Amino acid sequence: MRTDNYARQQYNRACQVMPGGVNSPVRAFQSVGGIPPFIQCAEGAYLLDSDGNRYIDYVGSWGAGILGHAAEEVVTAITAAAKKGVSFGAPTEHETEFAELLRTALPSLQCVRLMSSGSEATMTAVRLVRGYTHRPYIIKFAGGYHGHSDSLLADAGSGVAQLAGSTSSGLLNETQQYTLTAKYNDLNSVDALYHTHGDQIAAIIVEPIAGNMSCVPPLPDFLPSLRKRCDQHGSLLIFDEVMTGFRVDYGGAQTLYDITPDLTTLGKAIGGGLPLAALGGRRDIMTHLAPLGQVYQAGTLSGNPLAVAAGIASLKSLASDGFYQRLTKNTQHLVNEISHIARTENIPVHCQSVGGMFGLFFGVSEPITNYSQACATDKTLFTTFFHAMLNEGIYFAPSPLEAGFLSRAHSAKEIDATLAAVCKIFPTLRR
Ligand code: HOZ
Repeated sequence: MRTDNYARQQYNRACQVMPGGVNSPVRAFQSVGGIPPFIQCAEGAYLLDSDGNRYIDYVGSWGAGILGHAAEEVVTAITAAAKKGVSFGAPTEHETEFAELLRTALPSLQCVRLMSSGSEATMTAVRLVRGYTHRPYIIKFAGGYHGHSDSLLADAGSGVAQLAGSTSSGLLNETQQYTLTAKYNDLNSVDALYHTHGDQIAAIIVEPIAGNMSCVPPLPDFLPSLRKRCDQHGSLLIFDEVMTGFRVDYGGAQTLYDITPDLTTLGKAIGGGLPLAALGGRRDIMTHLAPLGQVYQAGTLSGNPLAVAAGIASLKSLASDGFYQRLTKNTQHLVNEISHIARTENIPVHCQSVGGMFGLFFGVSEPITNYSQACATDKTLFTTFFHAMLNEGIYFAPSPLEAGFLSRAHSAKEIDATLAAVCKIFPTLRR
């Protein structure tokens, strides 16, 4: 049974100096209630909190921790880099090496700009496509979350869904009016936007596997059709692979589904847990970025030596033979068994996974293909499940709209322990 006496004290103290006691909203447990664990340390697949509770972690720093916590090669690389200086604000050879590794993994990245967060990468992608095409409109999908820049917060999933009216305040109509929203997995909704806005659409930005409305894979025709629409209308296709890059395949979702986007954003797993993100794609578009072009983007910590060292070490390990086959197999095994237990216990749960990411949808038995379906799932049942599992030492994402993640460190032992907890908890969920 989880104890949270010390976490309560820490949470109250944190709330005095930080909004909601956290530095990123979903961590505050608003969607499930209760006090978040305050993490002391983490190793492999496990988190240890300040009350001494140990958890098998399926959040994995929201996907960044694909090698497991405190992965030896990453810690060694960061330590060695730190001894040589932690930030220069000037070019290093390692940045080039890292960009080359990215290009080898994702050949569509002919040219790459490194940054510190996925939000920066997507924000820059939007500015770049507008600068390149001289068109104002962007199409995104309801429930798609592309970081927190103004024009991309429209109809966003993840923590935005917790806000009153599911929208952020502080956004000017002027920044919103050029963001058009379509329905994920629904080509007709995209066509309708092209019908009304025609040749004014600069780009479609899409999570090729939606990961901020839990985990929603694309229907077979969806991504190829987006590629086609962009080509027909002279728009650019941006794959936001901040979550899926190096998560579902070494080459991301674009390799898995064999689609070549014009631009790609990366983050999370590429930095092995350090703040590292990238925007890359066609050279003729990327050269519109300053200093070559007129589209401005900059960052003091961009290409930071510690982050790049962690990134290089991570990508080398992720390239090892069979990594994604094992990760995918383990993830499939976890969700297949959860589905099996759910059927046996007569609990309505539908599970979806791609590569090392997954989603559990409570109160439904059919596949979830879009945001409105994801929002209509049984949040109360999820919340009961979430807290019961936390008490059993299993840490799933504290929201029904967040995806779950496995890492290299999740072995049969951790998966079996998780399934044993599910076997114990599901019968208690019957109403
Ligand atoms: N953007 C993450 C959810 N999809 C949350 C990041 C965090 O809280 O660290």
